[in-house]
Amino acid sequence: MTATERRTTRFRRLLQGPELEFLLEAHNGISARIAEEAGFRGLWAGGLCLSAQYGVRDSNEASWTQVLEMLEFMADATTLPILLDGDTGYGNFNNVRRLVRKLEERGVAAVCIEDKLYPKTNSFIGGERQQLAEIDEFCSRIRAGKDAQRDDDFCLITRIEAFIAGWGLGEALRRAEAYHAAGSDGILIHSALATPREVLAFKREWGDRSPVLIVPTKYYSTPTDVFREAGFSIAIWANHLLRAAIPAMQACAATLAREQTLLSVEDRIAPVAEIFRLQGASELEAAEERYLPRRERNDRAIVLAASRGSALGELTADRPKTMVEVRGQPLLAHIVTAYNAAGLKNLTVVRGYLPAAVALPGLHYADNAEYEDTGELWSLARGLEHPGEAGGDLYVSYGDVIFRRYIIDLLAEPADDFVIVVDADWRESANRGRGADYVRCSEGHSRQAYYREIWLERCDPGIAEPECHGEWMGFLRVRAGAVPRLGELVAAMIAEPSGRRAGLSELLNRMVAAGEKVRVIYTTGHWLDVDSVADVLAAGRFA
Ligand code: SPV
Ligand code: MG
Repeated sequence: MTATERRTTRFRRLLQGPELEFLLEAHNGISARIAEEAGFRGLWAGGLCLSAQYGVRDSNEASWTQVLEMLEFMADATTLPILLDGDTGYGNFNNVRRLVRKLEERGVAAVCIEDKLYPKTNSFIGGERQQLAEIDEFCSRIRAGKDAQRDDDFCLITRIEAFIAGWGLGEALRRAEAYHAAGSDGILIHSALATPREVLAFKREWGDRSPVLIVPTKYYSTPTDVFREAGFSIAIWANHLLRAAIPAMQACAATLAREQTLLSVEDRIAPVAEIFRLQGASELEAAEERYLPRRERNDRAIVLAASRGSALGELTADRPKTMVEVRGQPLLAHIVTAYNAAGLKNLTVVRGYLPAAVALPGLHYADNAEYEDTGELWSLARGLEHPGEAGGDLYVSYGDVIFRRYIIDLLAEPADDFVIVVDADWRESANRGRGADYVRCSEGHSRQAYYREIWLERCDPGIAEPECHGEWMGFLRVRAGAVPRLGELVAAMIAEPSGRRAGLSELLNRMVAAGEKVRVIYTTGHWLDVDSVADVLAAGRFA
């Protein structure tokens, strides 16, 4: 049996081969994969467990298309042939032929239909009260199903419920005869007894006229050799994966509810890595290698986060502003998330006030011990000194400005050495009555600005209408090749007395004065500067 053979062909071999074969129940993709890994050669998609995993009863409460959807996931998750427990065929002959067509399309190898009426009930719930289908009507379902199949090896198994419904061997045989004549590929003889008496009696009389399948759920204690010697074709372990999972889930849920800690369950449950493995995560990784363009960014960012942010009062009593929480996470974590989303992982945070309180994992840290009487430029110098990792392009931003990755993508695009983003909606912050880094550029924002190259002329909180073109959001992107030039400028500035307290706006002006061209990209929104308690509240909505 090779995996390249069609699943229908493989199922037919299992059915018609001389050995006793086994199908294990699976009810979703992951259980199907677990069954395959354990070595099973075929799966039983049982109505009981499929309905149970949906949380409904085995009474056709899940629609047949919902069953079909799950079968598709199962077929995708394994290479094994699947025998669907198709209940009664979900209706009459017409429903059965449509079912067969759809099963073939979804890669299901075989279907079993039982001689009862829609909606069916599980055989172990009041079996004796269950009504059997008329033989001739059930045969019409079989004939229509067989006529509908396009793949010769697709199998239609017929399940006889005569014993379940309290009839004897004679009725079971009469039905087997008729179903066989109608084209059935095999008989599933079902019994609810605790011994295999009924199924063995049937097999003795039926002989080898067609393969016989059994579901030994109730006569579980029978040694498997008994089935083998009797010549059954397939034994179906019909519900055992779900039944194994139920007590495991119940125990875990009860423990967690009681103990309110993960400690006592961690060692008894599968590691997350095992879920990834079963999902085939490694295949996706390999596919990414094959298909995705390589965008390795060794760019780095420096986040200036030294200041306390006294305007936030109590909120910064025990932590700097960058660690103030918004939506359950420090501002800095939101910043890291946005950089990471843009593919930028090499981040250096410059700390000052209460540095020990700034300790998110995976970041580089530089310290500005003189934060109390130095400005942002001083902090930037500390960040630039930090070896970090080998850097490509450099991004600089503030520890109290949260933003969407869109901002980083905007900055990354132009080829220019120095790029800043400017919010053209500057009046909004002016209305809030706070100082901001207003800018004057070679031209203002307009629809055409999108296509034009616009340059910074001046950055200054004092710029007012009509000179003002926008507000600088504190982002500067420097191409890798221009980083040394930036470093030299910063070093020269901090060597001057005025450099100690200088801010980044002074740096921008010095760059312009030195003849550097600072490219301006206009945007509106997608960032938030957190200066006050009101800003913290607004940030909660933004994040
Ligand atoms: C199933 O697994 O859904 C079956 C077998 O049909 S039984 O539950 O025994 O009826
Ligand atoms: Mg069933």
